[in-house]
Amino acid sequence: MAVPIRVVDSHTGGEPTRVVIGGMPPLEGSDMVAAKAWLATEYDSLRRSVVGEPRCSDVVVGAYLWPPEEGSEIWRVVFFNNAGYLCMCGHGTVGIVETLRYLNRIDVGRVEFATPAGAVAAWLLPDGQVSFDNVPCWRSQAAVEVNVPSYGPVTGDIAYGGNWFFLIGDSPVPVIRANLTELQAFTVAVRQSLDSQGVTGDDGAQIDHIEVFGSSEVADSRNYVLCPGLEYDRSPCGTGTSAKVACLAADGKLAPGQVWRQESIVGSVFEARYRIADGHVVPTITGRAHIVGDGIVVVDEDDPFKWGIP
Ligand code: PYC
Repeated sequence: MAVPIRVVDSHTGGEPTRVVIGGMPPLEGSDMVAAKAWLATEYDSLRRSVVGEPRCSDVVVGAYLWPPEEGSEIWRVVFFNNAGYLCMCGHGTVGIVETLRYLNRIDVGRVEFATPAGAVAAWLLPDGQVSFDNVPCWRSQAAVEVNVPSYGPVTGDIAYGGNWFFLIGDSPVPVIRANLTELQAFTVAVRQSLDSQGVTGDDGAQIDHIEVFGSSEVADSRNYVLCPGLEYDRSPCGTGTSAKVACLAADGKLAPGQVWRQESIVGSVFEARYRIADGHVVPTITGRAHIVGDGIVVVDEDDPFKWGIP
């Protein structure tokens, strides 16, 4: 017997999102943090099947989407990828809003989400773009030096943008598309060095995203973002752009309301601005997603790789 899993695929600035809208279990857990833990414990095979090979690819971020409970208007979402689960995903939020528009579940205006990182409000804009107010973000530490084998000392900021980031302004590898292989090697080495040298986010949180910046001809900066599963973000990364904005705000280089344009390594751009609430930076990110597929993921009981390639 085959278990059908209904998905809608989109990309946001080149970065794919697979939204799962049917075929997953009813949501359990007292909040979205508990729901994420429950999925990891009870349903990790489903994650591997939906985004892993042979049905999908390491590049894709998945999103389980549950409709609002009766009496509520808040959609519930848990993001996941080839390596595990994400507390928040910016390009994925834009992809979900575009998916809901495609399914005729929303119109132009506001839509609310509960994520493991907290509440996120988004807006489908009349021109098809999507803006969202991210969770509160902050820079935790500035100018942290790590010793990276083959590269020497590397300095970066540690910031929270819905996920934990190490942000490197001065990259030994220029941030251009021709350098994708070298950028991956460098950022993987940085990530391993952070782990081995015990450099973490607040409360020992693992830093699982590495973000490197270079100059851009079309925006304020271009980035390369290494994601937890060692793939790079094709979009400018919503949580990574949020972490960047938190650093700029901490340095006094970006005022509330001022626009920051972040280009990705493939040339797509997010616009960001922020306000201050309760002492934290609350970024608003704007981007655009496009639907690329609508279908059923089939898990055939006889398939030896029904839960992905281990
Ligand atoms: O857009 O926040 C983001 C994101 C995280 C990982 C991939 N994309």
